[in-house]
Amino acid sequence: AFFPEKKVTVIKAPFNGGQGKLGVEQAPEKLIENGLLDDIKEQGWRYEIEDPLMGDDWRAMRADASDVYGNCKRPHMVSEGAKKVYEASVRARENNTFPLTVGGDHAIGMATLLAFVKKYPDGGIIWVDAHADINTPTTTESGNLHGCPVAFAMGLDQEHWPADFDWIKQLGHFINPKQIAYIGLRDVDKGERKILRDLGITAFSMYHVDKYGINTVVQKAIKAINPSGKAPIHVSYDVDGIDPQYVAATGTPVRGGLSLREGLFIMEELAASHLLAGLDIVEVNPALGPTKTHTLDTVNTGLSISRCALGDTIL
Ligand code: 5AB
Ligand code: MN
Ligand code: MN
Ligand code: MN
Repeated sequence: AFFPEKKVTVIKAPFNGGQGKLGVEQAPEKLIENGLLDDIKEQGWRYEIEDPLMGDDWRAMRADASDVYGNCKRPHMVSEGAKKVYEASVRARENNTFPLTVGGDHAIGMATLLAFVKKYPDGGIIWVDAHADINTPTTTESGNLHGCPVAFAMGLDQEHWPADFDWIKQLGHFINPKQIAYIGLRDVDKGERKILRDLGITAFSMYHVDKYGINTVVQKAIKAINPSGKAPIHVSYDVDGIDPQYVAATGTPVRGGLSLREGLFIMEELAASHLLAGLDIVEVNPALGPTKTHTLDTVNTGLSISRCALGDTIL
């Protein structure tokens, strides 16, 4: 086991700069209000809380209309947010606690991935998402940087990065295309498809989930990113990987997603493998549920993902 002390660092990341919609920053508090910390305790883990974005004026940063670079929206804000989450995540890794990072939008995924590979250069990453989030500053059509975190963590298209992201270049490490696998894809942009193909990145779309079943897909994903069978695995879980019928309160829903059970099975299987070594839960947006029930369903899905990750077993 990677965490003999069974201690979680809950990293609150109420960040919304990677996309256009307000509300996603409320998710960490909503998840906590609905029992995130109690669940952790009940499952026999201790926890500490990190709040690395506290004290900065994100509202003002978001309102700064000059924060654009080419097509990229709010590069300065995203860089600042990611840097703080990266530092908190590195601290958690240094203390050998399990980093559970609660977004916020998925732009912060660049931070958690970079902190993970700093500690475990040969670790594996599973990215659960409807989207590949591997647009570069050149390929992004929306300009929303929550669609780009994997490209930043991989160091793709560095010549065209806004200078704000120089700190990432200076870290001296990136993730390697061989160490990541996707599950749940169903909305991938043209430029992203080319990157996935050119770099030979392992990706299981919903087509593959239907064709092989979720169990086989998870086994194949683990094998691809962790040939030794011993490397730790970090999961970056965008709740929009799960179908909008269970997760309506999210910014970029796409129909035809994972069932709730398929989505939870991924985490159950990784927990059972004892390889799971970190988790992000992102893109819950409590402001976007068409009804309160939808919002609560979405929040509860986030809580279930966390419980399954920490080893909840029915029997
Ligand atoms: B999310 C899109 N590919 O780049 C883009 O929710 C969507 O973190 C990105 O997966 C979705 O804007 C980002 C069209
Ligand atoms: Mn700047
Ligand atoms: Mn997504
Ligand atoms: Mn995402």
